[in-house]
Amino acid sequence: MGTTTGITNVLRGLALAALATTRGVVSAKPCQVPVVTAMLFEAEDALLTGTRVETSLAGYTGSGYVAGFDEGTDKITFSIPSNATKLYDLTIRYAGIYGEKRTSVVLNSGANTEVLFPATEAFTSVSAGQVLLNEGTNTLEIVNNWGWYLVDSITLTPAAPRAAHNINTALVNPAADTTAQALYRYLRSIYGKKILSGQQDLSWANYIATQTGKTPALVAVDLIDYSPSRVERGTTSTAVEDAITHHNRGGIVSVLWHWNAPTGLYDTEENKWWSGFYTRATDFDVAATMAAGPTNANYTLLIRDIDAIAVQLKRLRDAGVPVLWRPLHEAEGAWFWWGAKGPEACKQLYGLLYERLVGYHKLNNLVWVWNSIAADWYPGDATVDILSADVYAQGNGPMSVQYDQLIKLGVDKKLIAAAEVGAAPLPSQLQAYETHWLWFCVWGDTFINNAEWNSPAVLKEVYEHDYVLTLDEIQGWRTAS
Ligand SMILES: *[C@@H]1O[C@H](CO)[C@@H](O)[C@H](O)[C@H]1NC(C)=O
Ligand SMILES: *[C@@H]1O[C@H](CO)[C@@H](O)[C@H](O)[C@H]1NC(C)=O
Ligand SMILES: [Ca+2]
Repeated sequence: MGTTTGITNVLRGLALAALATTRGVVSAKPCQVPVVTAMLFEAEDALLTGTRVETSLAGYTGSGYVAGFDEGTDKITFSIPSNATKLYDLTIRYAGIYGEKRTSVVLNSGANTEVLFPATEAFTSVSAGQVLLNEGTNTLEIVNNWGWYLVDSITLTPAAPRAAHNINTALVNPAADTTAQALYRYLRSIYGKKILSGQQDLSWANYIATQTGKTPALVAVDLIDYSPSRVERGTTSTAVEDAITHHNRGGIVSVLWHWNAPTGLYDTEENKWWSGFYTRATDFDVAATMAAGPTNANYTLLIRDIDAIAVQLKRLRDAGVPVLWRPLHEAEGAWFWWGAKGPEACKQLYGLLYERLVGYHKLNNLVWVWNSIAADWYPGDATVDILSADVYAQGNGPMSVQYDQLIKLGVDKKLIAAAEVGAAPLPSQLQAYETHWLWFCVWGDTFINNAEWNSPAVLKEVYEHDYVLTLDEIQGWRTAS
């Protein structure tokens, strides 16, 4: 276990406000007393648990930086005073010299916010979303998570009120059918005002009804078992029937696809054929296939697979179901084969999907949902209607860091959804942070039914809250103007 230094930074933070002119964190209005606009806290002055102060990498501020994040409980604890309940933007100055990592930010022992630290050679600042400080002393912890990064300091700046959104009025597909248009019109009408409750899988949606008395507004289904490389090994699915069932009771449907690689499945003891959507379970090379083009046998298999999925999407269309369609999810994580070879191949595959489903199959009931945050993975405004992120962090927090990143990515012209979460966000937090996720969708087994992620009390609070729309409250959305 590591060392603990007991210097708290309460005084440090206040003193900084006084010294701040030399650090550039005070804005002086002419003929006025300087207004404190930011509070900076050096990591090396905070309470350290399992971590230590170092000075060997140049470029830090203060008297050093904190290193030694290598165990789950390793952390830095800042004590932060506040005169009022107030929302602040948080930035963390860090160095990612061991590559891309993730840290966790925990405010007042509450929700766990996951923050991505891109790889860097020097100290640099990254936005870590917002924190709602209480009046009095607050604790803000930076906890290991992946570990292996260096932390120099944090800065808290009073958050500006959220600017008005400027959401595109039309879907990207000019031939979008009336069902997709009605869905999009309805989604725009509630954005920023309410959040749609959502659940992965119809059976888990019905489980929520037994737990809370309310049914989710949105149900997501997975086309995984319609992937040809699974069907040929005997899989069957009721995902389409389940989606139609939810549609017929007035609900909204989202569809994702854990696309089992068309070929190249290892099918070993460790990596069975049914894991074939994971990078680790296949040597299918999406970059080589896209580069080889339409005459390549593997490219032909991609088309075969897309056409098989088109059959299912047409069944939804024929039943009058507009679909929030979220293919190639979590690509930037690289754990799925479609993201394994970097952004360019993935974007080409997304373009192929769009062209084949919209251009060739004339599937006009789709609303296109993109699911990565990083700008270099973004396929572009012309083929994306809604931006989304998958966030797995405990504590039922508002996920403001990811929301803000998506606002930037879409220049606030695209609706933004929490397409998969481990923990349903607390509506009071969503409102306080003004994180206007359009929907949240909790993953099924071991998340929705796991008190560490979603306690029965939290689920009840979420599903009974006025800010959260449930199935009974969205009836008639298809004809809403
Ligand atoms: C808190 O209030 C005190 C006393 O009014 C003031 O001196 C100080 O600048 C305030 N601090 C912040 C961070 O607003
Ligand atoms: C198709 O992909 C498989 C699996 O990665 C690979 O073994 C094979 O060489 C590829 N075929 C072509 C024609 O590129
Ligand atoms: Ca420092």
